[in-house]
Amino acid sequence: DLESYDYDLVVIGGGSGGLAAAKEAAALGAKVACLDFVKPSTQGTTWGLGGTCVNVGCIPKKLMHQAAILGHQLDDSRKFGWEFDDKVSFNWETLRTNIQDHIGSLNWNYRVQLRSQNVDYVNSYAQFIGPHRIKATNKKGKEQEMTAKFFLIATGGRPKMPDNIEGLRQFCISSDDLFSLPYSPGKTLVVGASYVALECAGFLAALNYDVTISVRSILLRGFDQQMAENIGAYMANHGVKFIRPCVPYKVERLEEGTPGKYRVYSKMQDSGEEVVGEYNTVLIAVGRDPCTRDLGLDTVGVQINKQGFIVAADDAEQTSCPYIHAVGDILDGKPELTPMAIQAGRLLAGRLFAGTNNKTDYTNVPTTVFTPIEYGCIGLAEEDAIAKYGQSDLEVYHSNYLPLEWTVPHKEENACYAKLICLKSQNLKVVGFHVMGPNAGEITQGFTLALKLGAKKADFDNAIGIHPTCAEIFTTLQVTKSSGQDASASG
Ligand code: FAD
Ligand code: NA7
Repeated sequence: DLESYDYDLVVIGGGSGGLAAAKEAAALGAKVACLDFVKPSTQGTTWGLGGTCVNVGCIPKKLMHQAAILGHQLDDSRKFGWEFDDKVSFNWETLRTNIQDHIGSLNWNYRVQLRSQNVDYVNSYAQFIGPHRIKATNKKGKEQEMTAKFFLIATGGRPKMPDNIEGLRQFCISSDDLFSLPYSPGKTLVVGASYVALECAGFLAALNYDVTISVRSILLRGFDQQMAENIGAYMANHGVKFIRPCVPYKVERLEEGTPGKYRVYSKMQDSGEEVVGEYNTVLIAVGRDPCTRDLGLDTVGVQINKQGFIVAADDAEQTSCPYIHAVGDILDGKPELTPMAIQAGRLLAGRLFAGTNNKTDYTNVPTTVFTPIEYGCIGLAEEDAIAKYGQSDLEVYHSNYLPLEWTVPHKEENACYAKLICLKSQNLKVVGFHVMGPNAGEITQGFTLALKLGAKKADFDNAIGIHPTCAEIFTTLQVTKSSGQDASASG
């Protein structure tokens, strides 16, 4: 093949997956360009290089979660002897500014890394215009064409902003706006019950805002529903109001300002009753749309499904066009998580430019919902395990537990919970791990290795606990759900 291209690899999207692939490919000697361009949110918010995770996802979210936890711990600390003025106040501007400063330094580091690793970074929007060819348009509308032997699409997703709710696109914000919101949000309505909705509602409530969540049907679709309801109950116990089952249909502005004031009209889905509420901020978190519709994918024959996700043609992230691959949130049916996108991007670069054959393993991927009480899981939700293996093949071990550090401040005895879903036909191999409690993310990460190695219930029993910790509960689980015995911490 005598054809020559400008690049070996052009990466479209400078987020988790794209940056990982671009850097790895360049390290392996490939000539690489990475294009990243952020279209403004409905409220005009934009950000720098790094994609969703860094700018409007994991990073600011976890830092706001930390602010929430510190707030809860301030209360606890009085019981541990700390004395300070009764009046404690919270300053949104301080939190936002310090988080945005950190993000700014990350944006800068990514640019430096790309330059030092010889990846050409282009701050332009990419569209396919022919075989092996894209057009890149920058902020000023200036166009540039590029060719490459291979392409990687890693364009991620953006919040859905449904236009069938009157006033929504004009007056409501999304997670794309919240973390850099220039003003304190005030009384907030969160619409949706995805993990993004619950996490944002959770930290806002812990920061002392008046928070209501409008839920259309269930909480956390796709997650274990017992755990999802436990999280909801904990949040309701800690000041979050739920309206459910409810869908808004109109938002109108009562007062301009920062924040302004809005009236939201909704309908209860069961009774048909009309619900009207007034809020300073309305945050929409009803899922995310993959950024694939404006990429010119039909000109190169990359197929997408009805929701816009790219359906991989094989187990190696190839699309229906052989020289175009895709990783990250735009892939159909894959976990939408940063480490997933990074792993897929890195391994893909190795296969393309180092002749390796390592494929990304999408099974037993751990995740954590960072609500004020964290929920971590690996493997199957209980209902999915039942659907896959049948109830009769399952033994579920479970227990509430009380963290030692919760005893002195007299917090809830039975809020924390641990559950292992095991297969009877495979020596009680663990196919589902679920934990709700402080630091569940850290606990879940550690046990991921066990599930990856095919751990059985006996392996958990043989592991010696670390006393006194929360995670040690997994080394002593004895009560089965099928026994009907009391699993409460006090029981
Ligand atoms: P992205 O990181 O979204 O990057 C895509 C980039 O491509 C963006 O910069 C986009 O602007 C750019 N782009 C799009 N189209 C074009 C184009 N045509 N030309 C040029 N550039 C383009 N994951 C976790 O693992 N843990 C968490 O705690 C977590 N929390 C989250 C919290 C929130 C609020 C959200 C929204 C997400 C969270 N996620 C979390 C998910 C995580 O952010 C994503 O899974 C991850 O960022 C996906 O990476 P990606 O490479 O697929 O896309
Ligand atoms: P999800 O997790 O499917 O969340 C969408 C949520 O928004 C869900 O609670 C929906 O309720 C709700 N929703 C959707 N449309 C509306 C409208 N019009 N009005 C009110 N509520 C609505 O989507 P994500 O994209 O956030 O999650 C993607 C991945 O992250 C997924 O793989 C998860 O496992 C984790 P519903 O339950 O449909 O009634």
